[in-house]
Amino acid sequence: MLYPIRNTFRDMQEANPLWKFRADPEKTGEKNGWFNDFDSDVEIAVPGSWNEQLEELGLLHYVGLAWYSQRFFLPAHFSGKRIWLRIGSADFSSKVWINGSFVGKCEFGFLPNDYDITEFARCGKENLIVVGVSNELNDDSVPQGITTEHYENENRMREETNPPARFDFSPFGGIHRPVIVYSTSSSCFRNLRVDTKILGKSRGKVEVAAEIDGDGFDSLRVELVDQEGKVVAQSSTGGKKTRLDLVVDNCRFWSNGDPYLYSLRASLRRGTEVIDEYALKIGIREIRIEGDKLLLNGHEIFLKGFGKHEDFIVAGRGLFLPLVVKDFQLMKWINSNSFRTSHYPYAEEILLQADRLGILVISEAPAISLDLRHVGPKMMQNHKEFVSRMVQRDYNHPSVIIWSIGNEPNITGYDGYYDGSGKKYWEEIFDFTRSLDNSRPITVPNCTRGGLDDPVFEFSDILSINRYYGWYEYPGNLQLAIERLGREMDELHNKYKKPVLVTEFGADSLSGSHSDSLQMFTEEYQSKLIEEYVRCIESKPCTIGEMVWNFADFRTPQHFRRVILNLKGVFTRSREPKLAAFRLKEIWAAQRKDT
Ligand code: BDP
Repeated sequence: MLYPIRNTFRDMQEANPLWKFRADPEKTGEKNGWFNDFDSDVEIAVPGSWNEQLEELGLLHYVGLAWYSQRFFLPAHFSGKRIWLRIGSADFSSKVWINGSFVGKCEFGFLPNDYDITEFARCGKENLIVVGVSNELNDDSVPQGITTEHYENENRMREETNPPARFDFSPFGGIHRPVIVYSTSSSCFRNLRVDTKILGKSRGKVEVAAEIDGDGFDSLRVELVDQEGKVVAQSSTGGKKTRLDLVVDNCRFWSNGDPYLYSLRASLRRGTEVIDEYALKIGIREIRIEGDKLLLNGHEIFLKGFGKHEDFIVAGRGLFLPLVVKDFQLMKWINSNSFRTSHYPYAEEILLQADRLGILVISEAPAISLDLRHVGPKMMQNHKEFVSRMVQRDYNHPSVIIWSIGNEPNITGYDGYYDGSGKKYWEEIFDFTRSLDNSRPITVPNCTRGGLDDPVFEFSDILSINRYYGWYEYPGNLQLAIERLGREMDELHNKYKKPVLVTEFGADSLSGSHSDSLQMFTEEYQSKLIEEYVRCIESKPCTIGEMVWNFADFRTPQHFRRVILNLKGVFTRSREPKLAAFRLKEIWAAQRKDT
């Protein structure tokens, strides 16, 4: 569904930011009718995770079910419209009731879910919304879950975290993005899919495919408006056709150097009457791999950026707009041009900023460290469903240039993965993703344990590697680390003949820790390791970029390897720069130019 907006045909209201809250570790709420409301004097802010907001109630590491309720007044003028409820994201799954009636559930975190609540909502009256949210995971979920028993059975007890997780970030629970009630006409745009092409030096093409709900329309019109308000192209169709092309002369292409956005205004008509309108900001650009190069509008581009997380003090993974603004400022300050939404799709509000500011994005699906020994019967289906929702949501963002459809499969080094099961799995997911979008390169970052025979390389357009030589392997030994990195990049490229992207490398550093010798955990060691990696990566003509792990320190599940946070940020969790940030700023100002 399209992001809610307000215009003559559409209205919206955001839910109040404070909700009534109750944890339900015994999972008795549904049986006891909590969907009709429940007793509690605890309030929680949305968007926001429960973990740090309600730490005093013992929820810092809570994994389980919790209930949210809220009474909201729906204005009378929503009457006669189709009424929708959008939950921007609830991690990792949720169920929703309006006025005591069940309206649906969503088994995917990190993505929005839109519910048609027309038959349940009361206009001109107060309404009750109740949401049950769970941050539990299992063998079939995306991300895949893990339990203490798994670790015990595999004799890997030293690897277990608390809460148990297959990933290295806190499994924050809660409603993490805005909750919006909005209205549309009964016939309305459900989706607009925009493809852009470059036809000539300054000639662009915009192909629009509309998905429409209801059949009360007979024509469709789109116009493209520049930033001066001038209509630069328009087109219309009749006979219920839903595809349109626009050709734009004197076109200003979108790039990270010049993130020019046009407004695409689409209207739906019945006779001469307009029944729905939607305006979308679009950028006209083309992304392509040619040989070992990544080309944006035909020009070589080199990615200088980070893996990030949605993570902040108290808010947890909740969307916090001041932080979004700050992080983009810092990305510009440090002279980076890109980030990866490790390890899940980020809020749409973040991608809108990236479009506007010209920051390139790799959008990632949370199939993290997939362990094929424990893949349940529904995993493939859920993985595909996740990718398809992610692609649908992010398709129109010019900033999104690459899909990552997983991260570090087979981190346990299971032999059976190479005997065909890994290949079969990834081939199917890659093919499926290409069938949804063949305009963007697709990749899956590989880990050292996955090795150079990892089947993801065969299907990826870009050979993405996460490497921690000098940290987990060859700790404290930068010379061995860099030799091994360089050798491996050469071997990888020789084997697959595709461009290489180093999607992760880095070292933990405790802000304020210093040493004049190379000493792990100091700011100097982190800075030096990053500098050496960058030198090695940029010396290889086959590389298309370097992404430092991580932009900022972030909370992880408990483990003896982590002092509360993963400290690989070049900024602290509260966004103070470490030494490495100043060094990177210099390096990225001086080195390989982007478009
Ligand atoms: C990589 C993972 C990332 C971790 C990082 C680390 O992709 O999520 O946070 O290692 O250990 O393997 O710091």
